[in-house]
Amino acid sequence: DGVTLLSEYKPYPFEIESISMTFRLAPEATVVRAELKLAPRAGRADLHLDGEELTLREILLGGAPLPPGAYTLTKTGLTILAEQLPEGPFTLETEVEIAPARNTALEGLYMSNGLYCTQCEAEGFRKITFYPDRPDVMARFHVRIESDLPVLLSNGNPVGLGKGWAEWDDPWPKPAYLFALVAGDLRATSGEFTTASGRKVDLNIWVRPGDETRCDFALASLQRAMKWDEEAYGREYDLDLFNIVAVDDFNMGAMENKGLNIFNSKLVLASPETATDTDYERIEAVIAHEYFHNWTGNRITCRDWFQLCLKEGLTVFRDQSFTRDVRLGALKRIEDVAALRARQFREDAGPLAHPPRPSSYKEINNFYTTTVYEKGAEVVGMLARLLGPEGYRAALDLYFERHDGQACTIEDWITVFEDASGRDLSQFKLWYVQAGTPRLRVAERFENGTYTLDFVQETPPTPGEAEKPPRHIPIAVGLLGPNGNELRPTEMLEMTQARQSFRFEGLAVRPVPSILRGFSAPVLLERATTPAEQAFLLAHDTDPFNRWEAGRSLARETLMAMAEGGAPAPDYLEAVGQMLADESADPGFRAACLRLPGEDEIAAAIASKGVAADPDAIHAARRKLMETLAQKHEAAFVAAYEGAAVPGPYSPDAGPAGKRSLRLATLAFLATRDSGARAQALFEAAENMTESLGALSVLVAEGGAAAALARFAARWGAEPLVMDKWRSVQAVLTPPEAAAGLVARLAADPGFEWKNPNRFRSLLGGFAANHAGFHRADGAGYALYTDWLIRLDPLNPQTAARMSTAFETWRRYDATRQAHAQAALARIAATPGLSRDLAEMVGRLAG
Ligand code: HT7
Ligand code: ZN
Repeated sequence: DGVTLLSEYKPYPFEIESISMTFRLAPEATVVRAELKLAPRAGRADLHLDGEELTLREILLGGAPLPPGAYTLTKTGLTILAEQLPEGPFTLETEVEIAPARNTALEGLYMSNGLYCTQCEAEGFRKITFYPDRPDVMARFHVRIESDLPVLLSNGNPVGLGKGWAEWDDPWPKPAYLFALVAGDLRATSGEFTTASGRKVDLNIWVRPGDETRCDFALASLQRAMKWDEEAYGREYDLDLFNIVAVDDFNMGAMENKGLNIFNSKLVLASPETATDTDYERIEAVIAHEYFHNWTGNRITCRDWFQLCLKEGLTVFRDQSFTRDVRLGALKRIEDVAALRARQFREDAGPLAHPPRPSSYKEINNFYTTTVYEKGAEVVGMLARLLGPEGYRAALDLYFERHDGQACTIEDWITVFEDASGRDLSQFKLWYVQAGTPRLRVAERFENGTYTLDFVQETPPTPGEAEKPPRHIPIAVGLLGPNGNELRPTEMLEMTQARQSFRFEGLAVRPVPSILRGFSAPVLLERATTPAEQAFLLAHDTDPFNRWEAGRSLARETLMAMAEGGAPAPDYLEAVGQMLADESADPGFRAACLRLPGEDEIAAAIASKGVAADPDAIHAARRKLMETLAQKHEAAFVAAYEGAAVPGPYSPDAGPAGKRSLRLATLAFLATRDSGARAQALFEAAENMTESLGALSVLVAEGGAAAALARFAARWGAEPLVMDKWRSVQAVLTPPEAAAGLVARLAADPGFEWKNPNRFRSLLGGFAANHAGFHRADGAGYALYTDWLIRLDPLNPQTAARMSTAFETWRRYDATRQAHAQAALARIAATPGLSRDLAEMVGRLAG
């Protein structure tokens, strides 16, 4: 039935000592020759090589042609029976033909704007040549590229270059998913890095001619990341050369191919006029992420794709730590947790819930999820918190020492932590193998100077997992006194039982608890509290995360009450006034505290109480709260807006970026008072994309952006990445009743290049984020979205399948909306020739 099971893992019966490849590049008929040096591992076995969409032109075993009867060829590969094979080592040569120009799936070797490039993770190498396309087969690669194009790149170090050819040799054995090839007319922005042990590494960022002016930030980010990995993890780079290439057509963000990272151009190119502060921060983080994979992913890789979070969870944890260190740590944690809750908690609460290490899949591309990545990172973070900084570093040192050059499992990883700490982590391992977000309820008692916290944990059932034994949960707790002084500093409680109590003795007054500081575990904390106490924590908590958290939950509860017809909580309205006026707090932090929870978050909170969420009521409540706050604190909003102006030349650093975010956060409130006059003025005066797009967003949400949109398009019409922002801002923020019509019109524009994933995501992905617009009661939002998924699927199944997750929340809404969503999923399922990717997703979504 096409299901792959973790329990059926078997080692590959052959070792591949090396693979030597020659590419003769041509758009319609590229010829790929491969010579594999193989040796049986133990006993005789059939040789199976994966291969898809390959035209086999020649096959030689030990230098002699293999007759057609000696092997079998299917749609998925090539098998040579054991009796045809010699007992000892042997060579196998194949020559195949492929057509990169016709590859629209962007997996394997494909073309993007005249550039040849590859994407092999997870299983794309099998579309290039016959090979055991699995991560536990690691081999040395030698690559020769023949083409008249000026720049010919592959992994490792260059070993030969002539007119029309180049040869590359990668000294580090690697799995096929890390193979890469790029060929085209490219320009480099170059720099260098000297490693801690004194080796010089050449660095290049390769882009299309004309884009060189927008590479400096990416290069500097790479240098920062290389330095940080030496300092924080003791990891040095291991080749003479590190290349990054930007391509325009890419299914995801970037790819960590050994020595030749390939990036979606939107995550490389940046200039103040074209990129926002958020773009800059993300570019820096993704450059770091892919670089960090050199050790966590490449030198130590995954035994099989079930172990994906071994490299991804760890590498996300590493890139988040990097950003915390080079920018404002507290704010970064807030942003990461907000994103985790918006995406991963949502996934965990719906039909797509799965553990960070799943145990079965149909299409592995569907498991590059927020659970594998972001929850995987939280699980590593909990290990770091349980062991402390030195213990964590000792464990990582042991991991690199013990497993360098290997393809590993989560069990190997946990064992390293057990050996480094002497602790038993068998219960902790549940975080990796079970789905679902634990709910952590807490009650409190205070008697005779002893304060007691009584915790109960419970994880609701998820698809295929009814029983949920208790988890090992690190709970960071601090206690505050009545005037905000710290009575007890942060202490890490370790909960391992279903119910567990913790006592704090010798207290003169009843404390106010600050629980789950820094979001010490990915759980839903439930505590009966008062708006007054939350307002107190928002004003006084010494843990910045929990300070933000208090304001966030106050806002969420206020909005939930308003969506059900209630009035805003006075404590919340007051608390916002204090935050606005608190000039001692960092501007970026103040902005984060002022921004209201999104409509999707409010819908999730309402649905989690068993009530059907009403998108229109939620939208109206959020709008009403903005108006109420703006009216009540107008002067303070104006003062904060004006105080956050950033004069002088643009810098993407955290300081000025934080000020701009405060300015834009306050602008949105003020627009409800001045009919967008300030936003219009800022739009006209803006000299950077952050303010230009920020002001435009406010105007679109206010419904008065026609002139500004036209001006923006006139200026940026020739810059596809900027026009993605123009499309996205309209799709996300156009008032709900007009959104579907607008998106349909923009999509129908003959200039809309929907086959490019960035273009498609900017418009349709943006629309799915327009909560009340997408979840329209008449089903028109679902129908439009479905039309486009069905259209994209035959060309690019991976992206179509990823985007189908827009439907993962359909059970939150009323029966009418549910029926429309089910009809949409049924229509996709009934589409003839549906891809395996999308078929798996709609099956799970509907189930
Ligand atoms: N490891 C990379 C994952 C990736 C990918 C996976 C499937 C299809 C296309 C892809 N492009 C990149 C990126 C990363 O996590 O670093
Ligand atoms: Zn990654």
